[in-house]
Amino acid sequence: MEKFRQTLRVRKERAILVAAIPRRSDEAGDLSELTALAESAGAVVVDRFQQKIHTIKPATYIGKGKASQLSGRVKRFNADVVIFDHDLSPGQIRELEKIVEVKVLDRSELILDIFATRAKTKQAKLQVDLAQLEYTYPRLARMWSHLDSVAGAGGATAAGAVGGIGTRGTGEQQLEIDRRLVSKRITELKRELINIDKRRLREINGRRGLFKICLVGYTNAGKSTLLNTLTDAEVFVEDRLFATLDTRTRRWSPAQGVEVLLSDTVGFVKNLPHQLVASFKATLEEAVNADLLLHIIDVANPDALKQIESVNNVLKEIDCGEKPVLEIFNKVDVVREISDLEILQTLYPDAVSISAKTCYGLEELSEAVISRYRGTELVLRVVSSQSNGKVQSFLRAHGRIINEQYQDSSVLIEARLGRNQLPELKRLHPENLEILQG
Ligand SMILES: Nc1nc2c(ncn2[C@@H]2O[C@H](COP(=O)(O)OP(=O)(O)OP(=O)(O)O)[C@@H](O)[C@H]2O)c(=O)[nH]1
Ligand SMILES: [Mg+2]
Repeated sequence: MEKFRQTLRVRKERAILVAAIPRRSDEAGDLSELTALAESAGAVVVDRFQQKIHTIKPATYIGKGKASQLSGRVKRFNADVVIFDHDLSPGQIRELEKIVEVKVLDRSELILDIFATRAKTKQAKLQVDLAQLEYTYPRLARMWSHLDSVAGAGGATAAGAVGGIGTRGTGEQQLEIDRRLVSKRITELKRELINIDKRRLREINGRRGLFKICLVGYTNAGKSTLLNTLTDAEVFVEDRLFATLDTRTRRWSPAQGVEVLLSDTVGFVKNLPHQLVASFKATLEEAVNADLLLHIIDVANPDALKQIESVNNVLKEIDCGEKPVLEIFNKVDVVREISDLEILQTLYPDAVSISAKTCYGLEELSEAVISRYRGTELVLRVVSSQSNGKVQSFLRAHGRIINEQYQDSSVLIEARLGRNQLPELKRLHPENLEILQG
């Protein structure tokens, strides 16, 4: 293992992808997502190895026979790395590396590698470092050399741990030093992240009162493109997985007189490494604090339904399963199978179809957001003094006036208004307020 696992980066390396599907499972073992992930990390995919297996073998996952076939292909394609579409135990990685004689990575390690190269802000870097320390480093025989490489590769936060190494022991002694360094570093990182969290919480609290909308969705669905289109935010957009690793928040005015906050988030992916979900909870805090989630779905992707399911699972994991959600069908400009789109439309009749790129459907999107923002419509009877013109003008701007009657010094108004705007109306101190319907 030591020989091959010196770095888990796969940039520019020639990769063979492996999907081993238990015979009884109904999974197709489709490697298209792993291909996109590997390419996002910079690797060149030279071969794909899909195998049906009877059972997962504890030692090598795919069995010794299949592993030696794989070894043959590594030589034939001159590959540098083999990437599995599953998670492997450290023991399985060690055994497989002995047989194929190149580096072996599992799916979570690949995702963590992409996250490591994409992280831009301090918070994102710390979160990725933490996830790597928790997931990857315990799986390496000699951790300190990797702490070194992380520090050198721009994840400078691990440098503190490396600086402490004076004498490098051997064997068990070294492992013990490694473990102590890693756990010390994990504690430090957690402390730093808590401090950043506190700052972010203050930021989020400062925005109290404004309606908060969060864009969520599978990676590459078009979240950042939509944020840019709606708000001129200039957020990094790229046809790669996990282009965005940090949350951006912008003001957006979906209608005259209405201003909401719109946040972009990191993309979701199926089987997101557990450690990463935990450490990215802070980034997804925007989603936890949102009043409405816009679930952006790439309907041009044949796996759209599976992606919706993965996103919903992650939302449940971060306790957002019960939040109000509006489904947005994006990329309708490039949908090839209209029948697939029709199936989705039947399943999600309230979804809004748009193209963030061509701006198709954005007006309808604004209307759908406004109606969620206003909430269910109520019919009210409001009495206000004629000298308090604010109540009347608020109802004119935000609701629909059904009837107005002037009596002495007051005015009696019957109007329709969204439930969510009731608190704002109350703040204007009408003399009397009665809900007639709703
Ligand atoms: N044809 C078409 N392409 C789109 C549309 N929306 C986004 N794209 C493209 O899809 C790719 C991904 O867009 P992003 O906005 O980066 O997607 P994202 O959801 O923010 O992705 P992550 O940050 O990786 O989670 C880019 O190449 C966009 O140009 C659309 O409506 N139509
Ligand atoms: Mg993005």
